[in-house]
Amino acid sequence: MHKQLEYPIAAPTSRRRRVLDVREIRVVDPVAIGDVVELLGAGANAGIITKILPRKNQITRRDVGPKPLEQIIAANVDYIVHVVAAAQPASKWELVDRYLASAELAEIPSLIVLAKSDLLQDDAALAEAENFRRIGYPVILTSAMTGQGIYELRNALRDKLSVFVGMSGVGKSTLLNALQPELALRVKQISAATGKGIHTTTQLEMFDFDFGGRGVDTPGLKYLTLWKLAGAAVAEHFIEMRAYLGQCKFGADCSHDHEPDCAVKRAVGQGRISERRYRSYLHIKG
Ligand SMILES: Nc1nc2c(ncn2[C@@H]2O[C@H](COP(=O)(O)OP(=O)(O)OP(=O)(O)O)[C@@H](O)[C@H]2O)c(=O)[nH]1
Ligand SMILES: [Mg+2]
Ligand SMILES: [Zn+2]
Repeated sequence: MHKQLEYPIAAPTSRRRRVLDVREIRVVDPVAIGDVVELLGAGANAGIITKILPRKNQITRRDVGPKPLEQIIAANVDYIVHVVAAAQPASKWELVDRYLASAELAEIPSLIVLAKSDLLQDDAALAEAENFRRIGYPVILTSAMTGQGIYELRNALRDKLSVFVGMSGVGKSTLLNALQPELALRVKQISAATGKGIHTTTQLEMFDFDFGGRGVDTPGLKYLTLWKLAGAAVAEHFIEMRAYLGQCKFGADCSHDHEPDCAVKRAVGQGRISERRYRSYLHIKG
């Protein structure tokens, strides 16, 4: 079961057949990382899952393929850690906005990490970080090179189940290694076994933190998106827009796009909502 679950994200080009069987039940991964299950014991370290207990939340993505399926990445998540690099690769803030909105839809708290802070070159990334703080998201600046922010991040994640998301190469695995240096060994061992590069994550993996809590490393997930994240309701998932919803001339019918007398657009004009975030909203709304 576990191998089937890891597979679709792990190696989309692999030809192992069992995963195709999983597709037939329409939801990839009936059991996900973070699930609490009931087991029928079948000897040492073996058992049959008889029941998945109700989830308090779940992170899903669209699986690739002609018929997109819902894939559950993790369940019962306490924190989504949105990792964005100060540079290399260049910060993609619209992607962060998408992930944040998805997290709001799933009602999972978010934490933003501006990684590779040692590579900060201009104030643009800092200004974004400051805006995210202003609207209510915790933001931590980190550098695995200098150790900046690692202690703070450890404190924020203690005793929680945290899922690290973000583009490939932003430094998610490096951050996990910095949080708990002993992980480095395990990451290297697994990479050696699969023949993959040490610094590229190819599957979902959960680690226990010595300081309490657990972390899930993910490969750079381009398509992380909660089911049905589109339409004017997206405004509810931009937390700084919430205060203005209902104050538009057309009330709940306003899509905050072309309508006259729109409270959201007015707030953008007055600089109370960032224009960049507003543009992300328009893109996601579609
Ligand atoms: N300068 C600098 N480089 C870093 C830092 N953190 C990570 N890197 C480098 O960035 C590259 C990518 O880091 P990874 O940790 O593999 O990135 P990832 O997000 O796990 O990537 P995927 O597994 O492909 O999703 C590596 O070459 C790291 O050495 C940092 O704080 N500062
Ligand atoms: Mg990685
Ligand atoms: Zn409006």
